[in-house]
Amino acid sequence: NTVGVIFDLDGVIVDTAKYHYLAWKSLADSLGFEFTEANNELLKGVSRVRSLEILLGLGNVTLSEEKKQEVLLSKNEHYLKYIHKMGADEILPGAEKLLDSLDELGVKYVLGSASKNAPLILKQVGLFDRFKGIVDGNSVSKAKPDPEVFLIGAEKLNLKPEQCIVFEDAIAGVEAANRAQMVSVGIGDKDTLSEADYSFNDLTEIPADFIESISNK
Ligand code: B16
Ligand code: MG
Repeated sequence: NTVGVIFDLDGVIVDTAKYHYLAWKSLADSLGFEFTEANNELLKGVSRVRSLEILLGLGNVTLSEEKKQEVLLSKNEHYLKYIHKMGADEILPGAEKLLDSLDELGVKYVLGSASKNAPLILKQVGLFDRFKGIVDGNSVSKAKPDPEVFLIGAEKLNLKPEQCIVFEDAIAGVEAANRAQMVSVGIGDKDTLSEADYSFNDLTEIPADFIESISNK
């Protein structure tokens, strides 16, 4: 039984959440309210526009459409300053080993991320060429938990949704994978990701025969 893998980016391959946090925090500062790391958890896996809505809600701030576009642009410019400094040392533990083992097994993988900066981030850390395809925030019209991003990923893999295994760190992403009828693997806190078919604290915990055991099912 052929399987393919779809990887989320932030929280699975790299930790860009810390840079999103710094950039969102600086926006909140300029608007005059607090934005904590706990607040930042709410933005994981969520699209950029939706992230801004959540942030403004936390600060009880309303902005005009024009002003929203302006702050979205400046938040991203600020965020990109950190991204441009990223290198291979920021690949999360276990990620390269997992990709190596998929290569050995001949299992294809694509990216399924909400980020419009996904191609740049993969290039920064030197992983861009390894993926058979990239589905990112530029290619979808509906954000996670809508399954669209992963369904396009399955098309790029030339596989049916049931043949795809999704690695995700966000609740919205696990829900998207489940709605797509894919195998969902939660990476992070087991209680938070209780809807996932399987869950691990991080990629180093994935057993060597994990992918094979799923493809034999
Ligand atoms: P951008 P993922 C998501 O990445 C992040 O988790 C989320 O915090 C961010 O708002 C979203 O990408 C959009 O990112 O502003 O770069 O387009 O986890 O789906 O890989
Ligand atoms: Mg993520």
